[in-house]
Amino acid sequence: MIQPDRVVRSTCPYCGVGCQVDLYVKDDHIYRVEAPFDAAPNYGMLCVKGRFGMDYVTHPSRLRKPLIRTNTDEPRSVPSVWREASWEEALDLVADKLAGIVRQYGGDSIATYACAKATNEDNYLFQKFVRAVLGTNNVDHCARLCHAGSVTGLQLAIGSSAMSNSIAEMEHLDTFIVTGSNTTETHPVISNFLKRAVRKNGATLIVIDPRRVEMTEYATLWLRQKPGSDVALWQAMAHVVVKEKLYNEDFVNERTEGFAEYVESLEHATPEWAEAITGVPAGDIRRAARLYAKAKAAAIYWGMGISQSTHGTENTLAIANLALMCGHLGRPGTGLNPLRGQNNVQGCSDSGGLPNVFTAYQRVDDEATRQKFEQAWGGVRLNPTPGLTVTEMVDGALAGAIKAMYVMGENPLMSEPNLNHARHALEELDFIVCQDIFINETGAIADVILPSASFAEKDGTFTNSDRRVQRVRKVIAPIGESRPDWEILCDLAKRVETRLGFETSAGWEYGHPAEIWDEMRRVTPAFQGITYERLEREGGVHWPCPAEDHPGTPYLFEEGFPRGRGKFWPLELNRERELPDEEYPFILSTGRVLYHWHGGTMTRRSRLDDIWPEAIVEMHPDDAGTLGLQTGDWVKVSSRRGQITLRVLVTGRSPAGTVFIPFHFAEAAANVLTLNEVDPRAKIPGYKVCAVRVEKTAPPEGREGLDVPLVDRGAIKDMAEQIH
Ligand SMILES: Nc1nc2c(c(=O)[nH]1)N[C@H]1C(S)=C(S)[C@@H](COP(=O)(O)OP(=O)(O)OC[C@H]3O[C@@H](n4cnc5c(=O)[nH]c(N)nc54)[C@H](O)[C@@H]3O)O[C@H]1N2
Ligand SMILES: Nc1nc2c(c(=O)[nH]1)N[C@H]1C(S)=C(S)[C@@H](COP(=O)(O)OP(=O)(O)OC[C@H]3O[C@@H](n4cnc5c(=O)[nH]c(N)nc54)[C@H](O)[C@@H]3O)O[C@H]1N2
Ligand code: SF4
Ligand SMILES: [Mo]
Repeated sequence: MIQPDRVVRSTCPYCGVGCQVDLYVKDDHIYRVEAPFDAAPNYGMLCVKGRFGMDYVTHPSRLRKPLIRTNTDEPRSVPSVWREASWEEALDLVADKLAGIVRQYGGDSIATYACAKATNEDNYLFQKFVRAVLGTNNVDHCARLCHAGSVTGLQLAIGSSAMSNSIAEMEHLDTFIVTGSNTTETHPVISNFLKRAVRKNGATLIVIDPRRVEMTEYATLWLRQKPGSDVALWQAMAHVVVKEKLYNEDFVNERTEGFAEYVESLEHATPEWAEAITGVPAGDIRRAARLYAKAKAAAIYWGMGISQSTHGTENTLAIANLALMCGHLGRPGTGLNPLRGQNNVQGCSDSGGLPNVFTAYQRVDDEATRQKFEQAWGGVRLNPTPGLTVTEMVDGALAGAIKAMYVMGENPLMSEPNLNHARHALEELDFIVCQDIFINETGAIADVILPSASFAEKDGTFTNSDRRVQRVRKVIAPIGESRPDWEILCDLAKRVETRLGFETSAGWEYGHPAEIWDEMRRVTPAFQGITYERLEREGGVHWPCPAEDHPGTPYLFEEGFPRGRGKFWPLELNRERELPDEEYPFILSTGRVLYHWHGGTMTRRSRLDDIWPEAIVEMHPDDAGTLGLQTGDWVKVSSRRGQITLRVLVTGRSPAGTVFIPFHFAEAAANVLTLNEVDPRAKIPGYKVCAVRVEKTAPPEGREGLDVPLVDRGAIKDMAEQIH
């Protein structure tokens, strides 16, 4: 038995469940990961990524020193050739360039990405640097590509966008709907609580998803709608509830507005009308509406299938309308729950990593709020104009309005839609800085790379999907000369301030992330009661938590909604921007598999890659039959934007007419194919529907004859059982 040098409690760096982990360390190496049985939210459970995926931390390709591009005379489309540099030299160079661009073109010509994998403290300082020193609100992050549709819809309906329930409530659910969420693979530990509710509580589960995800096996009722047709389905459910008088009259009268107009707008939305649009039998729609409306308590959980659409806002409003009508909000086991994806995407937004708000959604265009932050940050003048979103930054680069990008821990050249377009845009930039733990596809064309310390090498906090603030603790020394993001930002901010001749320093001296958190607390009423000392004692606290003797808030909206009354929104039916035709006859849906993470930067440098080492395109047996394809055959998949080559996995998980490609694999990047059309309000791209063609092709060079059989690892039942 290895004797650990130490065992340190921390928070898993992958998904928004926020599992607590005990990291066993020997010689600065994490050799074992356990889950404490007595700690929320996971109580002893972990998925395969938490258990076996931490080895990326000490992967040999971790960045050890700052890097500077030497081939600056070549076009950016030529990958960078690097030389190592000292921190002094690299930070001076970045400061010179950024200050120069601010002076010449103004701060609004710089676009920045905050990081949903880094801590709250890192992100608070990042947006402070961008706003107080660079003088722009151009800060956004991957939440835009993620729950922007949900956030925009929920803000309109109730004025708050966080998950209303806690994870702890899940196993006691009575009735719940899961839609557009492949929960087993993307929030595995949450999926276990949900399955427990079914198995142990006899809860009623309705799954609404075009793909036969594993949760369907636990469902009382599974509605398999055509991709992109959700609004019609929810409208028809609301129609049934109205016609059968199943709505909660007291709730509607006391806590909502706009019901009468909404009811009027539903007149045409019969289940038969919806059946024609969605392909779901009218009888099933009626049954689902009754099960949900008649339940004592019912909650709705959703993921990217709802949000990542050019009408993601409408999808969310359609869901909110039904919940408001049935009064399934504000009590335990009821609520609206967008499952947050990244380990700290909730926290990155809460910390002000968004173009229109400071911490906890305090608006930048509100005079009094701005004055408060101006004072807290040493008397700087803050820009009152909301900044650009991630998708607008890419277009701004192409148009020449954006001159430089500062990317802290994101990978737009894997995660943005229509990658050829995104790459083309980024190649136009004068200056790119990436601050990351690895060189990812975006870093490969950067001018400077600043090596960050990973979650295991720094202290701080992450905020998980149910708004629980939890500690991240330093377990090993930073790899090489890498440094925690917050430290890098302090040193850089001071340098840029000096170059811009600032008289008042906004204050960039912190001894420990706890001091950053305390500053953030002082300017954010919702976090005031959460201290490091308290987190040490209690393990985690749910915000809002306005005072140190306040217990925190596991479920929201008991008293009222942040916007006052919940509002019903009549909806139009919007069709997808690109539907299959003769030339491109399949719908492409993109998403995730259990073993990999987004652009693969972390998981492809982990032994998780041994389990799922290559890109695949899932295809229904009927479609494969028509095209004469079998599992393992090589195909070319093309859209109007580009093409990729990968192998086919024939499975009934995808519906006929739709193929599914996970977007984790750089050698066959799904986003080469996707469409960069966005929801007009939320600015989120529709990653779940575009049109593609599939053709049999020869293996790419080097792959002939080398192929291992393709196993259907999508049959993940074994794994699911294993996490108990
Ligand atoms: N293993 C792993 N886990 C992850 C991640 C990862 O990369 N890997 N990423 C994390 C992040 S950031 C996020 S945001 C979450 C995402 O978590 P999910 O939202 O669960 O992930 P997706 O794979 O995008 O799955 C979306 C689901 O939407 C369904 N869908 C497709 N089209 C439609 C439609 O038109 N309507 C509806 N209602 N559903 C549709 C798909 O069939 C699929 O079941 O996962 C998090 N967890
Ligand atoms: N086709 C398609 N595209 C999608 C989606 C989809 O469903 N389909 N989903 C979208 C969604 S929901 C999301 S959230 C985005 C995700 O998109 P991104 O956020 O761009 O993707 P990640 O690969 O998670 O990038 C995280 C980066 O952070 C680095 N990193 C890890 N830890 C740290 C740290 O402590 N500090 C710093 N500085 N860096 C760190 C990693 O090495 C990695 O390079 O992708 C979107 N793109
Ligand atoms: S469920 Fe999420 S937080 Fe928990 S171990 Fe898996 S990836 Fe980590
Ligand atoms: Mo996400």
